[in-house]
Amino acid sequence: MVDRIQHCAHWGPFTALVDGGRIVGIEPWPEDPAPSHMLAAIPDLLDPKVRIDRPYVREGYLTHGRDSDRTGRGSERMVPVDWDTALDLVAGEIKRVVGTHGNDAVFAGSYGWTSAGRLHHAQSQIKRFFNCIGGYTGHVDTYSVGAGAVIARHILGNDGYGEPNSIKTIAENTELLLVCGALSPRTAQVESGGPGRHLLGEHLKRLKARGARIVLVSPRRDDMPDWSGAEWWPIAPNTDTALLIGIAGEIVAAGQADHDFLTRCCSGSDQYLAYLKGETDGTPKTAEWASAITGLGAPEIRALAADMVRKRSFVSISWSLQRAVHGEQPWWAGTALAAIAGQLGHAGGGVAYGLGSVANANSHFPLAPIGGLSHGKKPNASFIPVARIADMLLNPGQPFTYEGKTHTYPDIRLVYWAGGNPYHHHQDLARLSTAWAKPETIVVQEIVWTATAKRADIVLPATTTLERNDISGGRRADVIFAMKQVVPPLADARSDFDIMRGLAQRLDVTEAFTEGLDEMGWVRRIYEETRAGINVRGGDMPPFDTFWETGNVEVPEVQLEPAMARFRADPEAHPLRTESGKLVLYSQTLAACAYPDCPPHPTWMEPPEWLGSVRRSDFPFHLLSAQPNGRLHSQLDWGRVSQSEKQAGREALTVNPDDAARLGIKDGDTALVRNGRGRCLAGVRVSSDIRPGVAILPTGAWWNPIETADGSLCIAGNANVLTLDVPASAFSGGCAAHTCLVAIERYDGNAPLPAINVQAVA
Ligand SMILES: Nc1nc2c(c(=O)[nH]1)N[C@H]1C(S)=C(S)[C@@H](COP(=O)(O)OP(=O)(O)OC[C@H]3O[C@@H](n4cnc5c(=O)[nH]c(N)nc54)[C@H](O)[C@@H]3O)O[C@H]1N2
Ligand SMILES: Nc1nc2c(c(=O)[nH]1)N[C@H]1C(S)=C(S)[C@@H](COP(=O)(O)OP(=O)(O)OC[C@H]3O[C@@H](n4cnc5c(=O)[nH]c(N)nc54)[C@H](O)[C@@H]3O)O[C@H]1N2
Ligand SMILES: [Mo]
Repeated sequence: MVDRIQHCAHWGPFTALVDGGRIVGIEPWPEDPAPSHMLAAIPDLLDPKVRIDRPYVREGYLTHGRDSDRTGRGSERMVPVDWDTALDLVAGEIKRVVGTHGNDAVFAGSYGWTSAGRLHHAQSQIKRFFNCIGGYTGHVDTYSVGAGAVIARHILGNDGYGEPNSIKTIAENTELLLVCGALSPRTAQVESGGPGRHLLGEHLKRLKARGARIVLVSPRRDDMPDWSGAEWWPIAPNTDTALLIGIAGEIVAAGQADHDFLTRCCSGSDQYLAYLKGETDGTPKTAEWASAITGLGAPEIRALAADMVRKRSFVSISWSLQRAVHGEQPWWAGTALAAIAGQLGHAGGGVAYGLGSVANANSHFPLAPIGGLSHGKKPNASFIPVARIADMLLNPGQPFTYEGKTHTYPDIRLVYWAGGNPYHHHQDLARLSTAWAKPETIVVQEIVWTATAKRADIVLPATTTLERNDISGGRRADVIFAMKQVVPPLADARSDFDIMRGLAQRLDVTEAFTEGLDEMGWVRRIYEETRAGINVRGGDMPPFDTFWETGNVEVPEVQLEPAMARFRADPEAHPLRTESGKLVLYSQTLAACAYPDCPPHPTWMEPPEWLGSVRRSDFPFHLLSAQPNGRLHSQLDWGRVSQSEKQAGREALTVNPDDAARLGIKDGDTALVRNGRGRCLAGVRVSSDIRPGVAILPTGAWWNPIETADGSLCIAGNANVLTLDVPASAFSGGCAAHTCLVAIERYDGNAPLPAINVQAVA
C-alpha cells in the first residue's frame, strides 16, 4: 500500500508517496502553477552516504577537551559516541564557558536556512535555548540583505521588505519596468518557511500581455525568462549605481524632475540635485558619464530617462546588487531615481528591492502574522553584523561599526551552529579557516557531513524535515502546509527540538524551554497563534484539527495599506520612520558618521575590485557567485538535481564565447579559477547569454579542498574560496560576495573529482 503524506520544503509543498518506509515518489501540490524542479531531489535527503548517523566527537577533543590542538579540526578522526556522552559534553562545556567567561563568549548566531518548518527551525531553537540560560552573542541582518536592509531603514524607515508595491500591482499598472539584477523564476523557487503557489511567471506574463516595456540591466541575459521580451542591457557588475544616478541626472537636466514630490516628501533633495548637476564635484552626472562606467550606450540611457518620466515606471532592484562593496548605493540611488521620476506613491510606480529574489518577496499577500517558535527575550546585547563572523573570531576586543555606532567584538570561546553552513555561506574561506581555529569548542548540529560538520569538535545528528512533524509558513505566505512525518528517523538522529530539549534538561531549564509542550503540542500552538493573529485582522481560519486533517489552509488575503500613496498625499500626517519623517536623499546621520565608504547621499564610488579597476590586468574577470538553479545554497548539493546541473562533477562556470576563445577553453573543459585569496576548479560552460569579462560560478558547491604544490585547491568549485571578506561599508557591515575579480585558465592537471559522499569518519 502506498501512503500519501503531505509535506513542504523551502522550494514548495509536495506529497510524498511512501511504500514500506521508503519514498517511491514526490508529487508537487496540484494547485501550484509552477512547481520547483528541485522537488525531484527530496528523496536524496535520506541518502545514508551523506547523513550523520549518530553523535561524533573529534578524537583530539575527546582526549584533551578545550586544550586540544584546534588545527586538527577537519583532519582528525571523528569518534562515534552515544547521545548521553555527547549531550553531557556539550552541556558541561556551555556551563564552563558561561560560568568562566559569561554568555557573550558563546556565539550562537548560527545563521542558516536549515529546513522550512517553523517549529524545528534550528536557528530559533538554539536562540530560544540560549535565551533560557542568559543569552549569547548573536547576529543582526542577513547575508541576503545586509547593506540594503540597513540603508532602507534610514531612508525609507523600514527594512525594505515593507514597500507594498506588489508584483501583482506592477503586472496590472506598470508601463516601464527597469530591472537591475534578476527577476527570475530561478530565485523565486524558494522561500524561507516554504512557498505556496509560485506566481512570478504568471504575473510577468500579464505584464508582458499589457505591452509594458521591460529593460533587464544585468551581466546575464537569463536573469529574466526569454519569453518576457525584455531588452538586455549587459552592464558591468557593481556599476548600477552609476546608471541609476546617470538616469536621474538626465531627468534633472531635462527639467523633468518631480519638484513637488522632492520638496514636500523628501529631505536633502537640494544636496543630491547639486551632486547630480556636478556642482559639488565638478562632474555632471550625464548619460555619457554613466556610459563610461557601466559600458552601456549613452543615447539609450538618455532615452530611458525620458521614458521613465513619460510612463508609469518602476525600478526593481535585486538583493544581489547590495551584496557588494558599497551595496547601500544601488538601493539608495534607485529609490532616489523613483522619487525624481515622480513615480513613488502611484500604483505600479516606484521602487522595490528583491522582487523575485525569493518566492514571496512583494507578493500581494500582506505580511500575515505567521507564527513561529518564539526566541524569547535575549538577556544580553552582544551581537555582530552577520557577515563579520571571521572578523569577530580573529579580532576579540577590537572595535567594529554598525549603523553609525562603534561596538566591541566579544571574545568567543564556544561556537554552536545548527542549520547553517558557514563553510558554504561565508566569503574568503581561507580566512574563515584561520578564524575557525580560535574558539575553544565548536558544536555543529547538522543532518549531513558538510564541511562545517567535518570541522566541528562535537557533531550532533539532526533528523531531516522528512523525519518529524512540523508546520510551514513563510513571510507573506499564501498557504500554510502541514508538514507530516514521512519516514522514521535515520539511525540515531534526533529532531532539533529533541536535541535542544536534552540540553535544556541538563541545564535545568526544561520548563522554560518546552513550556510543557511536545512536538505536536508546539505545532498546534504555532498554528493557533497564526490563526488568532489572522482572526484579529478580520480573516478566518479553521481550527487546528481541521487544518492538520486537510493538510493545508489558505491564508486569507487582507487589503494592503497603500502606505507610499498616503505619504505622497500628506507627508505631515503620515511621516516615514526616518530622521526627517521624509524620504531621505541626504542623511544627517551619515553626514555625522563621515564614513568615506558610505557618504550622506547616493554616490558612485569605485569598488575595490571591478572591471574598471587597475587590478584587472592580473584578474581580468568579474566573478558573480549567483544563487544556484538546482539547489538551495549548499543544500542537497549531492542530490540528483544539483548534480545534473554540474559539468563533469564540478560546479559549472559560465563564460562568454569571445572570452572562451581567447582563453582557449571550450564547453566541457576544466577551468582553474584563481585570485590572491584562493583557487578552485570548475567545469566550463560557454554561453552568449553572459557579458564578456564576467564569469558566473553559482554559490553552494560543497567545499572540497586538496593540498597541491601551489597551495589549497577546491576541486568542487566553491566560489567562496575566491570572494572578498570585507564589509559592504562601515555603516552596514553587509556581505560583499559579488565584488570579486578572478583569473581563469584551462586546467590540464589530474586533480580528482569531488567525492561528496565520503564521510569524515575513519
Ligand atoms: N559567494 C556567495 N556566498 C553567499 C551568497 C552569494 O550570493 N554568493 N549568498 C548568501 C546568502 S543570501 C545566504 S542566505 C547564505 C546561505 O547560507 P546557509 O543558509 O548557511 O546555506 P544552506 O546551504 O542553506 O545551509 C543550511 C544548512 O542547514 C542544514 N540543514 C538542513 N535541514 C536541517 C535541519 O532540519 N536541522 C539542522 N540542524 N540542519 C539542517 C543543511 O544541511 C545545510 O548545511 O549564503 C550566502 N553566501
Ligand atoms: N534556486 C535558488 N533560488 C534561491 C536561492 C538558492 O540558493 N537557489 N537562494 C535564495 C536566497 S537565500 C536569496 S537571499 C535570494 C537572492 O536573490 P538575488 O540576490 O536576487 O540572487 P542572485 O542569484 O545572487 O543574483 C541575481 C542576479 O543578479 C545579477 N547580478 C549580480 N551582481 C549584479 C550587479 O552588480 N548588477 C546587476 N545589474 N546585476 C547583478 C546576477 O546576474 C544574478 O544572476 O535567492 C533566493 N533564491
Ligand atoms: Mo539569502
